[in-house]
Amino acid sequence: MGTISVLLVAKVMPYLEQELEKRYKLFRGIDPSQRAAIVRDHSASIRAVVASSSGGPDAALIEALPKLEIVSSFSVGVDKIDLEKCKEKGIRVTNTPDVLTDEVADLTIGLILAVLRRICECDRYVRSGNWKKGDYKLTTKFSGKTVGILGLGRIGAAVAKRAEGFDCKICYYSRNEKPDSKYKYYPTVVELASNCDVLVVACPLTPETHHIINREVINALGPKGVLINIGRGKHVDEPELVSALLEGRLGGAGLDVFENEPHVPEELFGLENVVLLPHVGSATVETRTAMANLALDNLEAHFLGKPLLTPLF
Ligand code: 8YV
Repeated sequence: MGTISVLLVAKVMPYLEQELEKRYKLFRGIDPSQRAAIVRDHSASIRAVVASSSGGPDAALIEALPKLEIVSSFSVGVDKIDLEKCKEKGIRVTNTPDVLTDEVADLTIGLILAVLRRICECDRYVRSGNWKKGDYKLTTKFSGKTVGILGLGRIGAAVAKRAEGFDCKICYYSRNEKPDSKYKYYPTVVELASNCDVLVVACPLTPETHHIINREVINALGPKGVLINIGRGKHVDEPELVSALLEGRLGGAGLDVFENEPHVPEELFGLENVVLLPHVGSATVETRTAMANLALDNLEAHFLGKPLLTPLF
């Protein structure tokens, strides 16, 4: 395998990079100018691209790599990969589902509790010494609230299961009603937002779900509602979210993802009803290692002519 050329186009954990280096002829093309030079000199030999949620091959890169056979993504979301172009060219695509489901769902519950119970604000209150000056204000109960899930896939279902443990009522929106689900279905996102206290965005990013959280949905969620986004920043019309939070039209938000990462709208920095995380839904040693191993195993299976472990196609 040491002679197979692999192009890395996104930042990944050091363990994955080291393993790729050990097993393949690895080209690091994370920076666009580095990548252009690699493509210029080695396009005829690169047979695999490793992607992640922070970067994947676009149509131009796929066109520029005539020997490309497989894209292995170190992520469950594949929105950075031009899937249509891969299909057209017969290039296989794999991702890392399942191994990160629990982790992302756990963090989602953490974000909900952090926003409702103001955990980060409480921590700042203690550290600043303000506790000695007076009592802390009361917060909002989570148990028993209604949780709306946007996208009842693997992660959405795992969030729902956890929220049931808090005696929450669960409802959801997805493209189609799930006949086997016991949860209440709403046929539009606005209806879902009007009927829940906490709205969790857990669907894949596609052209149809881009800005699915718009002004109408935010207004439907309302001044007591909380938005939790553990999907992708581009699910949310961010300027609309910021103005709703500044104007008090939305009760709060817990955000792990942003439209233009790592840039976060600075207007949010002063808001105590908002919890901001740096895209860490899957970021534990255990889960990122499992994701890395799955990305590696998919590559190995492909080059050994074995069935892919988690193919998209
Ligand atoms: C990233 C994610 O993979 O899986 C996804 O789609 O967004 C994350 O788990 C992780 O941040 C590595 O880039």
